[in-house]
Amino acid sequence: MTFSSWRLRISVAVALFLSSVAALNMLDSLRREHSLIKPYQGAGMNVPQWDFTGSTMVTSNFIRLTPDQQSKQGAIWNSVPCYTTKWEFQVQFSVHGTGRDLYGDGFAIWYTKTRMQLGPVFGNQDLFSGLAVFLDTYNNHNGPHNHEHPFVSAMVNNGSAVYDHDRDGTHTQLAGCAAKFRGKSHPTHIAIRYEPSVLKVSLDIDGKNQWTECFRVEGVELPTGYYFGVSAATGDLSDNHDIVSLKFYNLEENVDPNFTLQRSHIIPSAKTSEAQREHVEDVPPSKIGKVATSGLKVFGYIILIIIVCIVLIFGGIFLYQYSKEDRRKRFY
Ligand SMILES: [Ca+2]
Repeated sequence: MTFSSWRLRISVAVALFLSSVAALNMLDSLRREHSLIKPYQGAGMNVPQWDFTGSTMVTSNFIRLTPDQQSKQGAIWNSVPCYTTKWEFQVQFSVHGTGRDLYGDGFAIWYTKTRMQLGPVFGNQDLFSGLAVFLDTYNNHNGPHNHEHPFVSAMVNNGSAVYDHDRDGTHTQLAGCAAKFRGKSHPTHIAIRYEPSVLKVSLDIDGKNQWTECFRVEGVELPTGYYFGVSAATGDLSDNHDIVSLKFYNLEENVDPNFTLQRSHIIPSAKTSEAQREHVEDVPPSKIGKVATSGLKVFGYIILIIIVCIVLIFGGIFLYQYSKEDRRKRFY
């Protein structure tokens, strides 16, 4: 055996060893108190450390936040606040339904101050304080800042900003990416990784067991002591929004307790990476109709005027010819 083939074997072995060490480390850092893994139920019917609200239903293989029915809201919330400064939250989910072209609205993953409040933002309250990652399947906004759907985006709120559904949150989002995660037969995952002050969202939705970065933003400040939750909503359109697992990994190493304490007083904030833009009012569909009709009317008037002109011109010519002939006849 040549020296180079030995070298190749050794480097492959080292790489395998390192990747298995990394996998073991990740496994080692899994925290049960913020995770939800099968079998979900503990003794009796309750799910330890997790509370359920709205249309949420627990089965042995998934937790259904909403069924494929109109006007449903459901959520699950961790009852243990998170005091880790560096973490990764992985969600295995399945969004599917009978709708071929029309379905919605999507679901959201939360790290917020308050919990268990049903509301208009993917089944959770508006004016929240903390982080939201939206997996939006329905395109509410066909305006100039339209993007492809389904769409994954993040929003950080200090409790003062309103989520603008009509524009799919495009005015408050930090970053986002289009991702076709709906109706897949293979498992679909999202990973949210946070460390002061970087937020990174990755997806594994192609069935290749591989993470692909959706976005990474800097300047994101999130306090400790908030709660993890997942919520979903349906409106006129619907889908099954199922959660298969929630896995929380603690990525901290030798953290100074003072640092952790300081982080608990932080107010959520983010240096928006997407440039602020002017809030241009859309023309509501009813007005679009009116604009179209008035346009049509103007067009109609123009045609009418042209016809009248043609009639007058030809009529004039005819009358002129007729009177000329008439004069000739009289002359003879
Ligand atoms: Ca939407």
